Amino acid sequence: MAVSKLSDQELTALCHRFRIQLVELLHAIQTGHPGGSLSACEIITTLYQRILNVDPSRPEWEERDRFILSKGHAAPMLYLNLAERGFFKKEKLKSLRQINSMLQGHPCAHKTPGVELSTGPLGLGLSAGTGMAAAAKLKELSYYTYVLLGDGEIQEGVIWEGLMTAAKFKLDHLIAILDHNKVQLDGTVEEIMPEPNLKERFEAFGWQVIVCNGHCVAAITAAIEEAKEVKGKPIMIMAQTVKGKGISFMEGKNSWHGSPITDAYYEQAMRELKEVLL
Ligand SMILES: Cc1ncc(C[n+]2csc(CCOP(=O)(O)OP(=O)(O)O)c2C)c(N)n1
Ligand SMILES: [Mg+2]
Repeated sequence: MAVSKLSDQELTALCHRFRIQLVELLHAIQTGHPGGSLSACEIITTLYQRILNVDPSRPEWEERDRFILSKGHAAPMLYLNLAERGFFKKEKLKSLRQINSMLQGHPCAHKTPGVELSTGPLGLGLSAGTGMAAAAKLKELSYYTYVLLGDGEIQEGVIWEGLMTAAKFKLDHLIAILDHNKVQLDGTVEEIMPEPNLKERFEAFGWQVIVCNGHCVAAITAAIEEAKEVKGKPIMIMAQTVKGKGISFMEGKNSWHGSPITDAYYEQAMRELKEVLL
C-alpha cells in the first residue's frame, strides 16, 4: 500500500517529533534504550513513512516488504513508526514495556501487528532476512527485505554466516542497513572489537556496499534507491550515525545505551529538543 508522500522537511520534522515522544515514553517508564533508538530514528522513519510497501489493514499480506529490527532494543522507535503508519492506535504507546502489553521491551511478532520477527538476542535478523529474501526469489515475488543491524551486533558470528549465504544466493532484494554509530553497550566498538576495513570485508563477502549519512532522510532515501538498482548481490548500506543523536549529553555515550532518563535529564533533554527550529 502506498504511503503518503512526505517531503524531506516533513519527514525530518516527524523524526524530531519521534525524538520528543521517545524521551517522554522512556522517562515515564524509567527504563528502555534511548541511545540506539535515537541513532536509528531517521533510518526507521524513512523506511516506514516513505519506502516500505506494507498495508496496516493486512499485516500478513504476502507481497509486503519485510523489515526486521535485528537490533531489537530500538523497539520504541519501531513502535512509534508502526503506530504512525496505522498498525495500531497511538494511545497503545503508553503501554510500552508493561506486563502483558502488546508493546514489549523488544519486538514480539506474536503480540504486535507489523512486527515481522521477534528480536532482542542480537545476531538473529540477518539470517532470518536472508530466508525471507530467498523465499521471495523462490516464489517469484518482488518484495524487498530490509534488516537493521547494530555495529556491536555484527560481532556475532552468525551475522557472517548470513552474509555468506545471502551472497551465495545472489539475493539482490535483501537490503541490510548498518546503524554505524561506533558505540555499543560497554564502550566504543574500537575498544571492544575493532572493525578494520569493514566496508572491504562486506565487499569481500560478496555484498555491494553503499555509505550514507544515517541522519539525513534524503541521503537514506537515495541510498535505498541506489540499492534497488543493484543486480545479483545483496546490499549493505553503512549508515553513518551518532548514538543518542539529538540530545547533547547522550551523543556518543555508551552510558546512555540503556539508562533510565531521570527527571533532571528529562527536563534538560526536553529543553534542548524544544529549542530546535525546523
Ligand atoms: C546475543 C546478545 N548478546 C548481548 C546482548 C545485550 N546487548 C543488548 S544491546 C547490546 C549492544 C549492541 O550494540 P550495537 O549493536 O552497536 O547497538 P546500537 O549501538 O545500535 O544501540 C548488547 C551487548 C543481547 N541483546 N544479545
Ligand atoms: Mg552501535
